[in-house]
Amino acid sequence: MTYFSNPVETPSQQRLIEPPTDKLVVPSRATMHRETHLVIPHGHEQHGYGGASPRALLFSLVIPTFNEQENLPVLVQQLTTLLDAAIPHQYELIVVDDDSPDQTWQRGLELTQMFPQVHVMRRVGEKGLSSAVIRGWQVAQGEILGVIDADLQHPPKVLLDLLAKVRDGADLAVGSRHVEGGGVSEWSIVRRFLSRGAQVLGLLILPHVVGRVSDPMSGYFVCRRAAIADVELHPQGYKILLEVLGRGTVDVIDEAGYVFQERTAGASKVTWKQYIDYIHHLLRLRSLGSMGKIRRNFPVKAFFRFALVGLSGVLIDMAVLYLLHTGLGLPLTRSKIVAAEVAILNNFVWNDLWTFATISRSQKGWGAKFKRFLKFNMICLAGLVLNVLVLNLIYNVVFGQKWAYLANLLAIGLVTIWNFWLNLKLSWRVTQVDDPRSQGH
Ligand SMILES: Nc1nc2c(ncn2[C@@H]2O[C@H](COP(=O)(O)OP(=O)(O)O)[C@@H](O)[C@H]2O)c(=O)[nH]1
Ligand SMILES: [Mg+2]
Repeated sequence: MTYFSNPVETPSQQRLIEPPTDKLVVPSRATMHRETHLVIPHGHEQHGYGGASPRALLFSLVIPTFNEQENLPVLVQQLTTLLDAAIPHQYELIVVDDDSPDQTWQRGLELTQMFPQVHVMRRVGEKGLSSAVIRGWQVAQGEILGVIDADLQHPPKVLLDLLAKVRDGADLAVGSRHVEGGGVSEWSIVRRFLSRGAQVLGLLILPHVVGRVSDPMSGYFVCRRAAIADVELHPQGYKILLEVLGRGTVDVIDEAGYVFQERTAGASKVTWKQYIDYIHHLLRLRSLGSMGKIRRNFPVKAFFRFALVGLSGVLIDMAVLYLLHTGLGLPLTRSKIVAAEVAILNNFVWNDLWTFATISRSQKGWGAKFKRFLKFNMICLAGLVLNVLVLNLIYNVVFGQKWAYLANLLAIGLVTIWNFWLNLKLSWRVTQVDDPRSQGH
């Protein structure tokens, strides 16, 4: 009998890494403690922190698996032989298994006995190749991260080339079937055609991302942690590399050729759904690019203020028109011109004080203010003409003489954007920074 209450771990105790459940974000610093739970045959699991040494490693390689129990031991044997020779004690292999019916995760745990550098995560709720890879990276301790298929279709030897390229300065090194030394072994014409077709499609939809590598469909690559850290990833389907290229900070890319091997055991999980997912993923990344650009260039807050000020202008315009025309009996056109000008003046004052305050503060003096007012006036008057034209266009051509007020609302919306943009670029221009010496009054 012992008086020590802390259980002493023996090699026979097997721990699974708890899958993270938060957002798919890889931390910029390596995880030092990952939650694990003890696997006890009767299902009484014990939670705790452990299974990891408290220091960062050089390299973490994720092996996503689904029904790969035959392949996994062979792969682990080959990888450890290679990596033990190249970077002994500086790496880990993280098997991420989606609760395979063939119990690949159990096979992984058995391997940890002989290979302490192997760690296993068994995911029960979440599924899918790409998210499995990211979950693995999230708990990784390495400064360099990688992924390799478990089915021996990615020759392990090439890993050393990829790793060397990242250590030599690349942010990302991709195993490629389409560079020297690369290829596919026994693919049918149809399969080659589909693979190349998918690549061409990618080039058409997302040239700046897909065009950066010769094999964008590759699932075999190594990258610097910093290249993908701290951004939320939204992978879809199989193509995790697209996500890394599309959302990561990847400057230097290198490639190493490899020949895609035939499977000898297990089966591929690729179905038609993966092709649909792929196209969807491309489109999502594309919209991220263009929307991101618009969002970066478009000052949303200033636009909101501008629209609010515009609304106050409409009310003032109405009130003055009512006062002059109905109240004082002045002719309609003359009343309207005065009303519009009062509204423009109102809008200018608020935009100068509030909407574009930071810019007007840097362009001091009454002269500069007057210049801004003149420009604003011209743009608003042009906007008024545009408003009438657009209103007529929508009313007559688009709606076919129905919905006059809806047409006007649309016209006002479009002209507001137009007015805002022109005023931003011309009246309250950032580049027109005042020279402090010219202000000595
Ligand atoms: N964790 C996890 N791994 C998967 C999933 N689908 C495929 N894999 C693994 O990802 C790798 C590549 O899958 P595979 O079906 O061979 O794709 P293919 O080589 O393109 O035909 C293999 O190691 C699979 O076991 C999945 O849903 N979850
Ligand atoms: Mg495969």
